[in-house]
Amino acid sequence: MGVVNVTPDSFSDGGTYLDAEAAIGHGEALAVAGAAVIDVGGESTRPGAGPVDADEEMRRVIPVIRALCARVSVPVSVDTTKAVVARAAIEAGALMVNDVSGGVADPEMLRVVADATAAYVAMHMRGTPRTMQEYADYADVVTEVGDELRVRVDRAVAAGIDPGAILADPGIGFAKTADQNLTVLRALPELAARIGVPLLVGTSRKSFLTRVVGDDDRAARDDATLATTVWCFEQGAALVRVHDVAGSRRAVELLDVIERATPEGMAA
Ligand code: PMM
Repeated sequence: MGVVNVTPDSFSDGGTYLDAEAAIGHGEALAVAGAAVIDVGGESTRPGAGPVDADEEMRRVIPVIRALCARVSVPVSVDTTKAVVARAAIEAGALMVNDVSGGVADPEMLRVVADATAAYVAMHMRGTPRTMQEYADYADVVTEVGDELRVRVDRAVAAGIDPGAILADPGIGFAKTADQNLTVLRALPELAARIGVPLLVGTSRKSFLTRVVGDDDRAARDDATLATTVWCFEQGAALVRVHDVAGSRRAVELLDVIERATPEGMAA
């Protein structure tokens, strides 16, 4: 899943694609680079970020989604917690709703997704982006994240969303410390088993990576992201949400070649 943030303040690419044409061009480039889904967001979820009103969010994302749906052959998803934005995005052609609140922020969200028979990403977070780091308090982060996500997925199914169209996301960096992010990544198979639907994981360029690799520039974050991408797929994740699609594609293709290698070398 390639990321297009149409925001002034996302932590990794905020401001770069606020202009609609730039955002559309970036989405097209991600599709060419091999993204399976293009995720378009208009509200920053960086820790401490304040809310954006629905009209402004739609003004940012709807023209980009409409144009991308006409120009790329892969599905487009909308990264939003608001039902009204999700509905408008679906009308503009989006096939998936990526909801970082997992249906908690807006009571209408699950019904809108169910009525449209769209796919749904239920992510784990506690509180809101403004408050979430106050809630990074777990006795057992894997069990609690798994159980809380399971409840969100069950609610989505109860609202009428096709269980086969739901992905669960542990929400790396959302109400979690750097150590808790690593613990969650270590336990992806256990989490998937607890929740019962395929996992999407988003580690791309997040600050916990810099604590491990030391350096804190774009290249260091992308290098570290690649390691997590390979790890996530090795541990059974269905999808990773990344900014550097070309790099991730290369890493995943190599991983696939290694896994299929025969005693003679590369499989045909
Ligand atoms: N992370 C961000 C935004 N949306 N959605 C999902 N499903 N999972 C994530 O981990 C996630 C997300 C924040 O990252 P960005 O500001 O770089 O897009």
